Amino acid sequence: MRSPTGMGDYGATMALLKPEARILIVGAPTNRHSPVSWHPDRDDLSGSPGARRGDAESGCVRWLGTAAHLATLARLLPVVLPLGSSMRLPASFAVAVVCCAAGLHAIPVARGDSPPRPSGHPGPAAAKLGTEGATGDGVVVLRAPAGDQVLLRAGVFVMGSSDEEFTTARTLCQLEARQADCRDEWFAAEQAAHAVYLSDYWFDRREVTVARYRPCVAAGVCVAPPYAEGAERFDRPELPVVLVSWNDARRFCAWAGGRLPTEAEWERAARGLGDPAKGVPGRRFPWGNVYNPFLSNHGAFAVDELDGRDGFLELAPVGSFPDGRTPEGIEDLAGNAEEWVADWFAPEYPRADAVNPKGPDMGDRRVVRGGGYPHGSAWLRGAAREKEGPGERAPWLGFRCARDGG
Ligand SMILES: [Ca+2]
Ligand SMILES: [Ca+2]
Repeated sequence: MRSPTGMGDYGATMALLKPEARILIVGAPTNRHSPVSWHPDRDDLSGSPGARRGDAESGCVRWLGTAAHLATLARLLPVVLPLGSSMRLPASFAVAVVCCAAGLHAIPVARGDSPPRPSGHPGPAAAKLGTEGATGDGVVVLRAPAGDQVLLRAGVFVMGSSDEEFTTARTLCQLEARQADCRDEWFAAEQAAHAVYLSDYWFDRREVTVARYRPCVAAGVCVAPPYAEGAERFDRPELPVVLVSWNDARRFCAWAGGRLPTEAEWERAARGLGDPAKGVPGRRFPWGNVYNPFLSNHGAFAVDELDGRDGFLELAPVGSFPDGRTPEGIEDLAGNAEEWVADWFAPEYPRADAVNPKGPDMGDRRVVRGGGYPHGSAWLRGAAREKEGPGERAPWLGFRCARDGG
């Protein structure tokens, strides 16, 4: 898996190109402080030597250049292509480079009715490349792939639980088999609802997978999880990596160019903004307010915690529940692997409103969020809070990463 600033399959494609090959790059700068800036009136991409011309369209940058220019540009320009956008590419171009959150991804331009599709890459490089009409001149449409991370814009959201949400948590617990064991105090730490301002941040679309974690171990940076190599239960590329401590998770995210999300960032991703003016929290689950047992890999609050009715008794490949995504396309926030976040756990939220809160300065347990495959519906809510000692390793405990935006 590439790092957020990695080149994806760009390098492999570049190796096949002649220096004079014509290339089109499409994307929109996401960083105003980028060393490359766009000047539409100058019809030029400042900072990219040799750029021929470009045009600005709907806030996007389009740039034409040669392979040599691309090599320079790729090192300089952090860009993102808006999700779902497309472009028409004349037949004279050998390659298009789609710029997205996780880096630059070179895609050979297809000819004819049966264009090749990029293969072997999950996420951004798995771009949809298809023909649009029988144009005869090889015009293709590139559809922007979804990045590995989602940019969540700065704003105020309502964090924590209202009285209504607290009541719902209790009710959901009491609908489970071990209803007599439910305790109100399990949900008390969610209270009370309060306004939180968050700056722009990038948030992983998926839980960190075994495949993505492996290179960090191979690099001698990350600790290998304590399971046997090839173990069917854990060691499959598409599964979330688990049996990782908080420090393991923190170390991986730093290696990948990011950090663990704060608790507030995680909750805003799962619940949305809510209505800060009225103090009303956002949605209850990543997909909406109503629990649906088929939208996540969950368990049960029962003697046997495993529940295979969603298709999985234990871990599921990440992204197995597309209908359980958030509106931004963030997957598996409810269930599958429970997720470490950066903060120390405090048994209650600060009373004051907050700006980019990072939790207590000290503690003995770290917050974990979203519930995992052994957990029942009450623990899958976006507001639910749990905690573990930072050295804990559990078969259902994984993580995802974030990084600062802007
Ligand atoms: Ca399950
Ligand atoms: Ca999860």
